[in-house]
Amino acid sequence: MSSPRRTAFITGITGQDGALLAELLLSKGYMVHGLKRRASLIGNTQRIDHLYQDPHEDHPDMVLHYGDMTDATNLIRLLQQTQPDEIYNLAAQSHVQVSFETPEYTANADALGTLRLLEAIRILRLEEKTRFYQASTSELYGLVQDSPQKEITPFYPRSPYAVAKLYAYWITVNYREAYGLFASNGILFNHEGPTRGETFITRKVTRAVAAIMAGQQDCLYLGNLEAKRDWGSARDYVEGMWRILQHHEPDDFVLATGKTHSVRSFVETAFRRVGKEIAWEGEGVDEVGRERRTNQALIRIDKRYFRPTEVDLLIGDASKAATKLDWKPTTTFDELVSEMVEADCRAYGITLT
Ligand code: NDP
Ligand code: GDR
Repeated sequence: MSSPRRTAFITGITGQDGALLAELLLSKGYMVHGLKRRASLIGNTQRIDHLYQDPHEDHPDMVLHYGDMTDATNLIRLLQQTQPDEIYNLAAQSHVQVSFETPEYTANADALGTLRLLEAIRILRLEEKTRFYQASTSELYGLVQDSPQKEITPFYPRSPYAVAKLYAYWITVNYREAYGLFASNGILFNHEGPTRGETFITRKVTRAVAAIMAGQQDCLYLGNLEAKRDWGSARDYVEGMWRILQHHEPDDFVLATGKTHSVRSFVETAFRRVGKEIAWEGEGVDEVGRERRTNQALIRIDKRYFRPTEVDLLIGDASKAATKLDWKPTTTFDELVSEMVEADCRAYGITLT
């Protein structure tokens, strides 16, 4: 006898991870419900358009619902309608720098939004049926004292985003302990790919590489080059999210590669992929770009991209996930950078050899 089809509810389905997770769950035979925000243009579903099914078809595998993490009544109604076996809470104002500009909204969506979903599970008496995944983050570690960081490393958040995510982390733990919910945190280190949001550093750089190669951009403005991140591939990490909810008990897991690289090194690796050298403004090569050679790309530093408080070093230890979930990252740093550069170049009609 085949087991009944499982139903997942994904908040943040239009984001990088939500789209990749939807693809993964559909490939596993899930019925997928996704929360999408109303936008004035229809463009916010770009990452999932290839998965879209006409709702007029009989039994579509994926259905999108309008909603917002700041609207509790909407979330309760949608969970009542969809009765999910698994909820993946990926929706968030996820940009660290933007959170300094919109701290209250970030707290509302990222912290209270998580509480609203957990309360909806209780109100609807779904505690026995529904498993809950919370998209926690390596930003919780912030001002790092110990490294590599693992599940027992103390937190010290350094941005309104990270503080909001700290609340979401602990409210998830609290509802697990207080009400017996199957509620788990994935503490994920930075993960990227060709569909990464364009204003995060990796994609900003790989898009600029392509635009400079195509002769459509002259130079690239960046902030702090010395920050170090543990960058993995988003494809590997959504597989880890799913494994976290299939585990026999709810728990919290770090997902990371265990390797760290500076922003400067990411930039150098990306430009090296297309055979370009870098002229770092202010570092001797050419103060104003005048003496730049034709195969050099100019990088300028712009103070506006520096954060009031920075996270200097992140490097994760995912050995718990390796042991208990048999999860391991499969993509190296160089492979990730190449994949992103190649995809952005293709979008400009440039095929790299
Ligand atoms: P994205 O920024 O790409 O996607 C965020 C998603 O949340 C989008 O679908 C966005 O909708 C949605 N969203 C934002 N605000 C609201 C709201 N008020 N109501 C409903 N939906 C909302 O993020 P990622 O895919 O990169 O990350 C997914 C989650 O994982 C986030 O919670 C992030 O904080 C967390 N995380 C990410 C890491 C990473 O390296 N990528 C690492 C660790 C944690 P819209 O498309 O309409 O903007
Ligand atoms: P992060 O990602 O803050 O780690 O959060 P981001 O790519 O924005 O920054 C990484 C590092 O690069 C430095 N930096 C710049 N960053 C941006 N965005 N733009 C620049 O021009 C620039 N120049 C230098 C930053 O200062 C920082 O040190 C991401 C998000 O996905 C979060 O949602 C997630 O929780 C964490 O990763 C893990």
